[in-house]
Amino acid sequence: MIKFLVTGFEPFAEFSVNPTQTLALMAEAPAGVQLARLVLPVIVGECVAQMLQAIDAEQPAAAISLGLAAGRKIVSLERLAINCDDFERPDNAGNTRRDERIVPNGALALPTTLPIRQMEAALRSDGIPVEISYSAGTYVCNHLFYGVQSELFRRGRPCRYGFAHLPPTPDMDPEGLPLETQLRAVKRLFETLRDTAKGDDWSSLPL
Ligand code: PCA
Repeated sequence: MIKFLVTGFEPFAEFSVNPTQTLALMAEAPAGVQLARLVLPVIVGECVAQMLQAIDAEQPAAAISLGLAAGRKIVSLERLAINCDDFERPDNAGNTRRDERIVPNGALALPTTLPIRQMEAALRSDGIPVEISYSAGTYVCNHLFYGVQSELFRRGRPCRYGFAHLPPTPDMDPEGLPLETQLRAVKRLFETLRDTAKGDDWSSLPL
């Protein structure tokens, strides 16, 4: 058994549900995988703290955070986290951020350490619409991705980590992606992690 961690976010802004909450709680663990699950608050700082606490408690070999990208139609595997908070709306605790560093003096950008090319191929071969994305935005999702990755890099990368944005479901947007498909996508991501983890040097992924 290999242990992974999956996280989703609580609802935020005008959305009364966040499909990534359901995905984190309901996605099926592939054979040979134990999945730890966590739903994070859409709150700066707090989401990073809760995620790092879960990584310490669960010690997963890898973790994937999921977030809703309301304007996107397909699964987005995020390549980069950037060191910038610039919110177009307050977070769930009313915090605002404008043109701020997440980690003062931190690198401008940090890469995912997930095998996103293999993940892209796995989803595509299943007929699931997917892209590699070069921007996780400048709101709480990117904040979580950067904040956690920065700490993991500081610690010498004890686990692989990255972020995937998921589109809305059809009840939220007629052009959305059905929850069934999204559940399949998340399972495929963890299958890919399981299959690439074998005998892999986890610290030497290309960008
Ligand atoms: N999506 C938001 C924050 C929480 C979520 O699910 C984002 O993309 O930043």
